[in-house]
This record gives sequence, structure tokens and C-alpha cells, in this order.
Amino acid sequence: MQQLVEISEEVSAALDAGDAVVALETTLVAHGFPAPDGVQVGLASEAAVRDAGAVPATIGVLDGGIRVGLEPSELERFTSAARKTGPRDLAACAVQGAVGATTVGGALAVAAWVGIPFLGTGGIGGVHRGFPSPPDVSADLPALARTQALVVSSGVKSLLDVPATAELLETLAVPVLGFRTDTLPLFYSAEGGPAVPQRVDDAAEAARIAAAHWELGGAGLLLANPPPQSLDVEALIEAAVSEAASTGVSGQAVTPFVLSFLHDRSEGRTREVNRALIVENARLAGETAVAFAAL
Ligand code: PSU
Ligand code: MN
Repeated sequence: MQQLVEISEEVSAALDAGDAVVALETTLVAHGFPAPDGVQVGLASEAAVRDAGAVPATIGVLDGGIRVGLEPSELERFTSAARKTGPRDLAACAVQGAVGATTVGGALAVAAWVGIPFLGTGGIGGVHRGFPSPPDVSADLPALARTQALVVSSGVKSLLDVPATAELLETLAVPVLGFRTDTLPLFYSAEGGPAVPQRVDDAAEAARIAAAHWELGGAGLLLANPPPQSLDVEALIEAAVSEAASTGVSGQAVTPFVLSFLHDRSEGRTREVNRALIVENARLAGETAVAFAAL
């Protein structure tokens, strides 16, 4: 019988040897960028993880299996037709043989099962603007609350209610470490977010804090890495969010809708920043995983 979770030979060998491995999600490949940019961002993220000395484990659902570690030709199957696959969607997606692009929450559920405690992404999901109508809170947050893993992101996607998300991370006991910053990055821009509870100045310090947190029985941590270039697109975000509301875009479709609206209206500038920050977060996740493996 087919295994439900299939780990590539390279990832499996790295895990057996205790080497550094970094999980990567596939929603941003399928739904975060227009084709073929998503696949290129995915491949560039894998290359950045390798540059740091770690092994990338890109996670998605294909042909009835939850796959950990994908070939480039397999990554190309994560088109906009793929299902956006959060923690609740993994089982149905696998059983029904659909292509499943994992969110941060979906990838974390798989990574935890396999024993990969590091993940890189662009920005995590959180509390949507306008909460509680609709009552839309990303499954990324409860996934972080229950998974022993460190996620590197440029904070919370700023199309969300960032201060509310920061409060909820505290409620869920998720440490937020600012990487060389005292404030939570706002995805497209480095400045202007709420204060972070702790600042760290190198990857090794983040790895030691993660190890101590896990020793104490803690679960997820967020390592918040400011974007390499900063863009102020708050006015465009407001326009995108109200366009989504007035055209009836809701639920899982909101984040991809807003990202593509911004990419169009900014003439590709948000896409460039988004691409750059995802790759840098993959690199920092790799550096942290390498430092952790050496503890
Ligand atoms: N970071 C990006 N682009 C993305 C995402 C993250 O730069 O598209 C995805 C991640 O997969 C994250 C998801 O888990 O957006 C959150 O979606 P939602 O708000 O619907 O939970
Ligand atoms: Mn949502």
C-alpha cells in the first residue's frame, strides 16, 4: 500500500544523520505569484537553504501522497489550480489524489510529523482585518501554537490586522524573536510594526532560544526577519482589502486575491519585495537550522 507521507531520499538521509533540514511550503509557489514566478521563487528558496548548508524539504500533496522533498519537475505541478491546503485539508487532499499546495500551517503539521523543526516562508497568516466580521483567523496561528518548530517570516502579512495578530501570538505562547530589529516587520516594510518581545542578533542565538523553549515543553516560535527592501503600500492594501470585500472574495481566497491585486497595482514592485524576502527567510532558516544542528 502507498505510504501516506513520502520523504525523499535526500531529506530522509539528512534526518537520519541529524543534519540541518528546512521545511518549505508550496502555497506561495501556487497562489502567491503568477506562473511561472512561483516555481522560480520556490527553486530560489531551495538554493538559499542549500547555500546556508542545510537540506530543503519542500512539502506538498501529489498523487495521493504527502510529499516531503520535491524534484523541480514536481514543483512545477503546483499551479494556481492546486488546492490551498491547510492543516484541515491534508487528509482529504491526499485521499482524493488532488494537488495540494501547503500553507505554513499545513506544512508545519507535516514537518512536525516527520521531525523537521525549521520552516521558511514569506509572511505568516493571522487575524484578518475587520475581525470578527468575518471571523477569519489563519490556521497558521494554532499550528504554530502546537508545533515544536521555528518559522522564519517577515512577520505577519500586512494585509492582516498585525497588532491583533501579535496579541494572539502572545496568547498562544509563541515567542516572537526580532532578527536584528526591535519591531515586528510589516512584510513589505521593515518599520512601523508593534514592538517584539525579544530581539536576537544572530542565527545561533535564535537556535539556542528555540532549543531552550523546546526543552521547556514549548511549541512554535517565530523568527521575524525584516524584508531586504522596504515598500510602503498601506494605501494599496486598504484598496485591495475593500475590493475583496465588495466583490465577495472570502475565506482562503482573500490572501491570494490581495497579493495579486498589489502585484498588479504596484507594477510588480510588491512582487519583487515578496520574492526577495521569501528567499532571504529561507536562507536565515537554513542558517538557524545549521546552528541548531551544531549545538
Ligand atoms: N507568504 C507569502 N505568500 C503567501 C503565503 C505566505 O509571501 O502566499 C501563504 C502562506 O502559505 C500562508 C498563507 O500560510 O499565505 C496564509 O493564508 P491565509 O491567510 O488564508 O491563512
Ligand atoms: Mn483565512
